[in-house]
Amino acid sequence: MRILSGIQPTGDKHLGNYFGAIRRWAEQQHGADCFHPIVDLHAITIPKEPGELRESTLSLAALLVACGLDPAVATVFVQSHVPEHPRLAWVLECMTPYGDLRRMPQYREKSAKEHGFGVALLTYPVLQAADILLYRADAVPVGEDQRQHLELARDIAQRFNNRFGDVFTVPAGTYPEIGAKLMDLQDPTSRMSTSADSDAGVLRLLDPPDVIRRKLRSAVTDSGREIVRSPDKPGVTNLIEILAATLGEAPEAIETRYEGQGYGTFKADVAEAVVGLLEPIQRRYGDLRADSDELHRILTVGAEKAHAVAAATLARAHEAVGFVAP
Ligand code: AQP
Repeated sequence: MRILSGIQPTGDKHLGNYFGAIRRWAEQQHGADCFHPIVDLHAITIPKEPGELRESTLSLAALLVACGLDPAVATVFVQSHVPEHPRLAWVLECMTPYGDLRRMPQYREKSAKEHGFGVALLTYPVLQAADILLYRADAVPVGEDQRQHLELARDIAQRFNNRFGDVFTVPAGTYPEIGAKLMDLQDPTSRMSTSADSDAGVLRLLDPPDVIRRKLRSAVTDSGREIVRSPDKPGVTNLIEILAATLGEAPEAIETRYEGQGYGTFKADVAEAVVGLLEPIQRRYGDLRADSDELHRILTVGAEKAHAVAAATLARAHEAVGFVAP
């Protein structure tokens, strides 16, 4: 069983990234062959300041390890260190219909917000397909927002295999039962996102305890007093989901426990649970980030392991399309 799932070095990652992706990677690493790229090529689809990108890449490596990824077990690497990613993406772009990319919801959202954006904002889902297919990954643990991109990767793999023979594994997206899509605390109809316009609705993994408490205290709740999940109570539903995912309990158990209690107590309990979850992660992160040499060593070893697998798949794909071997 091989797993691949990446994460962008953009800003300070949040609790949605943790529940949707990182925590599951740490849980799965001992039962599968896992590859986790820090996808810096994806990060520059929206302009980034170079120093900030460098810092975000190293700090994200430290954060992944602090969250429980063991670099001696899982392969953690930087996408731009493995040149096979854009090389396979080019081949796949040549056979991906333009209309499929224009329909991607994330392209429609981002192109509406960005002015004068680069063409990669349209094509990056193909690079994402290359990220996955290079490792012949069976499973891709991601959050719900990635479902359409995963479907595209599956279509691309199937189309390629139908035309050129069995080169790629057709990957399956896997989504958590709880926490597949955490919502913004201030706008619970929008996904909690690293690049949100306002920080107030985003619970960052490195937020100090008092900031977590403040953000949860001012989280938007809904009319009424009941602590239940319901489509017309997106704020409370999201907080129930956060507490359930944090404690590893069923949302129904949370609803039962808080029957008849007010929002104040409930929000305070959510805050303490999240603070308790993040405290050991933040402690480990501090130590790891202070040792840049060790982070570079981890990423060098990761890139070597990733390169060995990626180069073999790229060679097969190149041969299949008819490129003459060098
Ligand atoms: N709100 C979320 N709930 C659950 N899972 C989520 N993921 C993202 N948001 C949520 C999952 O986290 C993994 C890494 O995603 P990312 O690096 O793209 O993070 P982001 O927060 O989506 O970052 P940005 O900067 O805001 O980027 P855009 O706007 O490009 O998405 C993925 O598995 C993702 O599903």
